[in-house]
Amino acid sequence: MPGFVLPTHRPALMGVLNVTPDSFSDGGQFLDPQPAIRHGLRMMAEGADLVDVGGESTRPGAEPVPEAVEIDRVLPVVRALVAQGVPVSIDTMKPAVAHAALQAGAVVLNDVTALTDPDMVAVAREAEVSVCLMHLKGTPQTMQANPHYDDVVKEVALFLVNRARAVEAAGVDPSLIWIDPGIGFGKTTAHNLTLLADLPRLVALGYPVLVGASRKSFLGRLLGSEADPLPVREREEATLAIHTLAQAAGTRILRTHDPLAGSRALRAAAAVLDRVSPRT
Ligand code: HH2
Repeated sequence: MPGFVLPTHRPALMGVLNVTPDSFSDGGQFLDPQPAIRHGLRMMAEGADLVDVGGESTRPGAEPVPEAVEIDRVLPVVRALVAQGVPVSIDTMKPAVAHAALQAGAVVLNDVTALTDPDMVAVAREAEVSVCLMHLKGTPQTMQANPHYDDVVKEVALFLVNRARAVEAAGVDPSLIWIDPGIGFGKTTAHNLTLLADLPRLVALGYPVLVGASRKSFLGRLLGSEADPLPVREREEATLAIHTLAQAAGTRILRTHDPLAGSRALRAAAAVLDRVSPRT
């Protein structure tokens, strides 16, 4: 069976591995392949179900990375993790990077631009892997410049359904498609909170939903202030709270920087959710 097979009784935990100098949480820690590979294996040992490898930061205002540099960063790490039996997701906006990583054995294509580049759809169709379609307003360079929506949930849902249909029409198997509201991507704190509160509306679209809230800046602003946000390293408890609510709402994949804490929270919540009687 192609792609990544999701567990049915609890969300899958996707560990974040940024092979970059500038990612907002782990930037610079894993730029060399060996520490990156070790961290990927450690996250699996700590409870991750798959590892999301990225070679270009998508934080607001991040500098774009040339294709060859991105491939040089991610490929040795993808190859080594695949060789150790780790299910790997490739987090990229570039078809050439995706192609190289999928050829090397990655089983998920995570594209924060939702395969809007036709070459990316062709790469996904050919590789027959799971694809994550994420909502992003604008580009990583511009997305936080005063984002506006009339109805954020409706607009995000419509975008995701339209992208899913377009990708299906281009020949990608519908069973391989995941959707993601893109927490923090062209959204204010209020937009993020509304999307998280209304996750059941996205779940009802019928595609597995991925949520990535781990350590994001809206959590820093919520727990500190606009001028003095809580530091990135102190956002784990808030991440767990948000991810647990997302789990209860039916989210199938949680993207996290800390799989040890994440898997403990997830397993405890799953034990309770397993016993919730179906509502009549
Ligand atoms: N968030 C980030 C990157 N990729 N992919 C999906 N599908 N969903 C997300 O929410 C998401 C994502 C940003 O987090 P991170 O990778 O830690 O930071 P950076 O972009 O600075 O590398």
